[in-house]
Amino acid sequence: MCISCCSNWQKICDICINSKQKRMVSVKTLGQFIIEKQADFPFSKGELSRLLRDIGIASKIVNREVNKAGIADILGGAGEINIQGENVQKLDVFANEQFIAALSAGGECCAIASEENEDIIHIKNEMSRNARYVVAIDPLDGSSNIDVNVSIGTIFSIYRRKSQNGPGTNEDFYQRGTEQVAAGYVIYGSSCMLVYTTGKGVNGFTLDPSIGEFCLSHPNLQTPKMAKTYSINEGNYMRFPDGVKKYIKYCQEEDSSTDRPYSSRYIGSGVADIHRNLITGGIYMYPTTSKSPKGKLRLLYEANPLAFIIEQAGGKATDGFNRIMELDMKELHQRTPLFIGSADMVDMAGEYMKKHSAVEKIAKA
Ligand code: AHM
Ligand code: MG
Repeated sequence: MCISCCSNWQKICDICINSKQKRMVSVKTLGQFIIEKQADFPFSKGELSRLLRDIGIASKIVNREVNKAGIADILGGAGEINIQGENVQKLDVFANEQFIAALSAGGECCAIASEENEDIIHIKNEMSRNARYVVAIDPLDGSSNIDVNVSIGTIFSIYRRKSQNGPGTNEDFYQRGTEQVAAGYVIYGSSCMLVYTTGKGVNGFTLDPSIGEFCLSHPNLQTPKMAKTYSINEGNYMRFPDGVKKYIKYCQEEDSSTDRPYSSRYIGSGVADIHRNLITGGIYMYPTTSKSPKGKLRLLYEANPLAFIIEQAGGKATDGFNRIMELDMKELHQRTPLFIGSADMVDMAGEYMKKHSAVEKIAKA
């Protein structure tokens, strides 16, 4: 009997073989897509493509561990010895190690800046020392959601190095977001998705666990110019600048002509909130607070890559006043406020900031 449709006595019937073949033809894997795109640049040597491939490999390994997180009690919680006698690592430490290992083995980047490491990591092998790229990464974003089975993510950003040869330097990372060559994120959610841009639009790939491949599922993503969702940690309301307080009130007001009030959606994982808003439209804000006067998010491996993706999808990203990708990088782990999402909503929030918070900004400068 056919093991697929049960309607035929052959091992796999012709009907199933045909439909399987049709499905296979329509699937484009991340690897195929990257190779196709590389053909658009006849003089490229494929280094960037291989970097993206390395990131894809590491994220599949991280996804496998994230999927096991719910049975941590059976397998052993972080810091414990599991039943195989292995040390159980915290997921963010594990993710960091996986990305560093994959990028080191790939040999296409000379240094990595990670949220988990105070200083940049020099990749020592001979092949990497002279590689042309550096990678900035937040290996597991959404730390408060790691242990509770809620979506988390990885964010990455790729720059061409500034230094000539040898080990990478801090200066290689002190570039504006506009200099990014590629950026992306992986969301470990109800399914695992990798979304990236090389400055020619944004494409999303969903991991098909049955074949272990990221498959093109969201080609040429565009975010709506205007939407009805705002995402912010309103628990901090009393600590927000006046411009943000007033913009939140605007979002909550009743007004049929602008279809308000808007909906509030906040997961607390930047990747998950921004991914949702990328697809359905909306604004995500993490402004300064009186407790964190520089903001919370990091410019290099959170705000810049997310800004690159959102801009490529037709949206905007600012610090409330200035375009994120034009901010100067002065410190490796520099923080920034972030207003990101649908262009009209980010513009409107910016107007509120200028009107009500410009004075606070000058006072803090
Ligand atoms: P993390 O890198 O330590 O996870 O922090 C970044 C995260 C964002 O993903 C998220 O939107 C925000 O911090 C949540 O912060 P809060 O708990 O203050 O709302
Ligand atoms: Mg983070």
